[in-house]
Amino acid sequence: MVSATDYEALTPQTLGARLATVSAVTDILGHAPSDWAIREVGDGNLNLVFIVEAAEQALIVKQALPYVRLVGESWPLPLYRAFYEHHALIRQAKRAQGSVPHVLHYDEGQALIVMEFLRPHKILRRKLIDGEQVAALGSFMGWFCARTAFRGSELSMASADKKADVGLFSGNVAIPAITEALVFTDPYFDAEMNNHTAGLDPVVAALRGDVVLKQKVQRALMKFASNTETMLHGDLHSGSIMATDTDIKVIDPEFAQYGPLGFDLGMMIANFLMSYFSQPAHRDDPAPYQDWILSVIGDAVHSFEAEFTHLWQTERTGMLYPVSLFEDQGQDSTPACTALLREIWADALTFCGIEMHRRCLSLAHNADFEEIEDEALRARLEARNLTMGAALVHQAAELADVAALQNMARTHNTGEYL
Ligand code: SR1
Ligand code: MG
Repeated sequence: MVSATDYEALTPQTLGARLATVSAVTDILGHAPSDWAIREVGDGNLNLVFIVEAAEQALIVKQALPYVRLVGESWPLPLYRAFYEHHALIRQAKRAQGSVPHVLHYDEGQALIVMEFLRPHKILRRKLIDGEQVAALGSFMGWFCARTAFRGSELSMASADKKADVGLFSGNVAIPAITEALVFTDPYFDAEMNNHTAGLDPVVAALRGDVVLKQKVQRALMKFASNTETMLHGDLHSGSIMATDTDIKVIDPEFAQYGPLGFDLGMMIANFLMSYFSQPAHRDDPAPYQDWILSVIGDAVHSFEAEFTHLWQTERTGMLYPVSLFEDQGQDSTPACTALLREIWADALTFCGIEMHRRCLSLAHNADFEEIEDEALRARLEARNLTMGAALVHQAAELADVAALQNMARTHNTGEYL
């Protein structure tokens, strides 16, 4: 674990000397740090991010700060999140090959990870706000969620390995605590760091007055905190995806923890839905792009189910649903897979609805809505998003498939809730 004694938050002036003796870096950038151009470009909520360039080559350096960057030193946060991010990246690289940036160097004392620089990739959230399409986005992301979910679980892993890994990740208390508070709890009461768009008060009051909704959200939190089905990315929003028009990479798994199989899928769908609902503020004729976003969600869910089923049929090597109980006795295990996928879907829909709430009500809103300057319009669009989020939590067990989800989105997209 990181020792506080040798840690130093780095700057563009001090980083070069730190990296000058790291062969994984000098092999790429050369041995003259004075020739490197270093800039800090982090615009996320937590960390320092540097681009280090030399001639045609470049690297990314991500360093954890001992506090939440968004808030400042008043909110301390352990440096150990870099340790878990590093471990998560290594696992994701094996489980979903080609899906994450290559790790070139990890320095535990500095809570620092050196990674491949993705270019000309852009943060997906920016591309969605700008109305740009990414080929095969849904199918790739569904594949990523299925592979990491299945291969990180005891459907695939040896029990001893999986349980050791649960033990390793259980040391991470502070990062899950952020999600437990900001995502699952704060939206539903008047928490100190909350904020919401003026005009949304009636919708917010309705959510907080809905006891059944809060009961369902708390049950989902219990699953999130207690159910160690698989290793999650843990923060799979459109700011954790980088893309060109044809290539996609998943970044930033510092919220990795063990949790429910449907969590990442649900959080990701929520972020596509928030992009969907925000579109009328970003372009004059939003319908064609909104249709594309709904098609991305459809592709993601179909791809998730197809890849999960494929792995079920070909890689079911763990202690769960063993072939000895089904195929070896001449029995088809497909109904068992279908039933499990149904449970994952219901969980995903619940997590999706909750994520749609928190990004408008607690700390850390998303740019899809935040960049809408017209407050009245923003409130109207956020109200659609919040109302659909509640419908998802309430109807998660009944919503049959992704076509039903797409129809629900279309209905809410024309609804007036203020
Ligand atoms: C205080 S951290 C706020 C949010 O940023 C991260 O990306 C997570 O989504 C977290 O909830
Ligand atoms: Mg992040």
